[in-house]
Amino acid sequence: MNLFVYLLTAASCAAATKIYPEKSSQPKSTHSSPNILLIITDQFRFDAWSEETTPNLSRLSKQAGATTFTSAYSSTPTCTPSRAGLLTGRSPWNHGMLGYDKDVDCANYPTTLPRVLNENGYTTFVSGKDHFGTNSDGTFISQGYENLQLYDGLTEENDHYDQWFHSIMGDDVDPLATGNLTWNAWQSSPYVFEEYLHPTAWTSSRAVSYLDTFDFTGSSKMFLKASFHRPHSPYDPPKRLYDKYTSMDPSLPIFQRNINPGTYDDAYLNTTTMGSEAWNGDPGPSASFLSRAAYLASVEFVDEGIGDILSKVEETDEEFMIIWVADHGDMNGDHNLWRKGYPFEESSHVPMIMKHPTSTSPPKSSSAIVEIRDVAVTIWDVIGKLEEVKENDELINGLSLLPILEGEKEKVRDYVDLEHNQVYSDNVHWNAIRGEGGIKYIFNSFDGREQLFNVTSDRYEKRDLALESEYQEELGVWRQRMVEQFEEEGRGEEWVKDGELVMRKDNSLTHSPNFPCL
Ligand SMILES: *[C@@H]1O[C@H](CO)[C@@H](O)[C@H](O)[C@H]1NC(C)=O
Ligand SMILES: *[C@@H]1O[C@H](CO)[C@@H](O)[C@H](O)[C@H]1NC(C)=O
Ligand SMILES: *[C@@H]1O[C@H](CO)[C@@H](O)[C@H](O)[C@H]1NC(C)=O
Ligand SMILES: CC(=O)N[C@H]1CO[C@H](CO)[C@@H](O)[C@@H]1O
Repeated sequence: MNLFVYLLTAASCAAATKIYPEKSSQPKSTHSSPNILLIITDQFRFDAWSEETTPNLSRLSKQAGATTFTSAYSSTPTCTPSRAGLLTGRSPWNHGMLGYDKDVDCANYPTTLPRVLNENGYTTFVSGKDHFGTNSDGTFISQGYENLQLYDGLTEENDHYDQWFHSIMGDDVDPLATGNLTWNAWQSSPYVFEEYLHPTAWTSSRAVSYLDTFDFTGSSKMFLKASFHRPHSPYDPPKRLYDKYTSMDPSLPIFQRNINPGTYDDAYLNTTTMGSEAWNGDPGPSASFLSRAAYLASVEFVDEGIGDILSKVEETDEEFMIIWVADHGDMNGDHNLWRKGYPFEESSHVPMIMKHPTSTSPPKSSSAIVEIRDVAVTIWDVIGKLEEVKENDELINGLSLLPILEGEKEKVRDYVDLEHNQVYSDNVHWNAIRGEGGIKYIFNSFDGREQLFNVTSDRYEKRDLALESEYQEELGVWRQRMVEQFEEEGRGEEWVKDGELVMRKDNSLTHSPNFPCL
């Protein structure tokens, strides 16, 4: 049994806050295009989905026309930069968010996924998480989504979920009462309210209502983003699922942390008592077990919501393109690390499924190296607008995966760039490349330490090939590739000097010059 076979956006339109769509007043094109369902799950590890934990997502992967991408990555694996890539179809250097920022609140991206769809005959709706922040008047930045039902998981926002929760429970009841859990806690607790009040249930029920009330006979097509905040912390699944997982045998493989004493994992050991938002350390076997069990229970609860949405989509009998992706993963204690933002597989490798709208080909899997920037670009290609979009925005560098879905190509690139500026600690920031042959090269930019893994033969990165003499040549090849990438991007001497990668001690390079809101 391998259960641990385990996203963001920008410009400032005043938020449209109607619950269900009125027909957009924009002229709609006559181009024939499918309805589109984009499912996003937050902090969902690449190996957390399986027959056992996510039966409904598994079912999606087995539908005709479905492609499961087994080498899908989140280049900048925290919530906001990865959502910037999803919104713009650009790489980190091109969208400019090189690490975490409070929101994707930049209003100046010329092209966003929902805006292009709006302009081409789609009515756009989001249920759940945007993480685009608010305008100065407190309305939500919509980035082109016409209809918003938001649950962003941010304490300071009084979002649509919060308003709904308080309208039922009263103003004095705290939606976060469960277990005193904070937004990045590794601890867990069963949800204290009735299940239908949970943000996961709310997110799927809003999406289902939208599918129920949408006029598919009208002139506009649907773009529905169902964006689950969970399994991101708080790990607060309903009691029935919490009990299901916490009553399993803790020695099952799914609950084992990937820790390899004597390796780089030791550097993340932290003997301080772990605070609720700790990013590194070992809380001991029983606390680790409870954390992982509740995480998987949250995963299964999200899958139930996705099942409801997928059944409703099937009921409509309309043509749908369906995409599932996560914005990043969750370390769950592996390598003595928690949360995300690291180059390692648990954090940067994400699940991705795309179901072609009309293909009747048998389901397949693809090991092509793909990234979150490719999602918007693929959608633009599907609606026949990619050329036009790229003419208007030369910084779009995601690649269309449509040729893979249609069986015309096996791959779209040889390697992809990954990076994150400082997270949690001054010395945690890095650039990486995930290339063919399963290779991942990591440059830890605080101290220049390099790592090299083969994630095909060593999926959990236990063996650092950079330490082995026979891999020095291979290491040099990938180091040189990163040098060339930085030179091509014109990063300048803070990144590469005299053909050598440059170490960086401070946290000044948070955005590239391409970020349009500097
Ligand atoms: C909840 O957490 C806060 C801050 O960590 C702490 O001060 C408080 O005592 C906790 N309350 C309970 C009921 O555990
Ligand atoms: C160790 O953990 C503590 C508590 O979580 C944290 O404040 C501290 O920064 C960590 N230290 C190191 C060296 O990672
Ligand atoms: C990585 O491992 C796979 C599977 O063993 C192997 O086919 C591939 O050649 C390896 N890559 C490199 C660069 O050695
Ligand atoms: C709506 C729906 O079909 N949900 C299904 C998700 O998967 C579980 C397990 O197979 C089913 O019991 C649910 O009915």
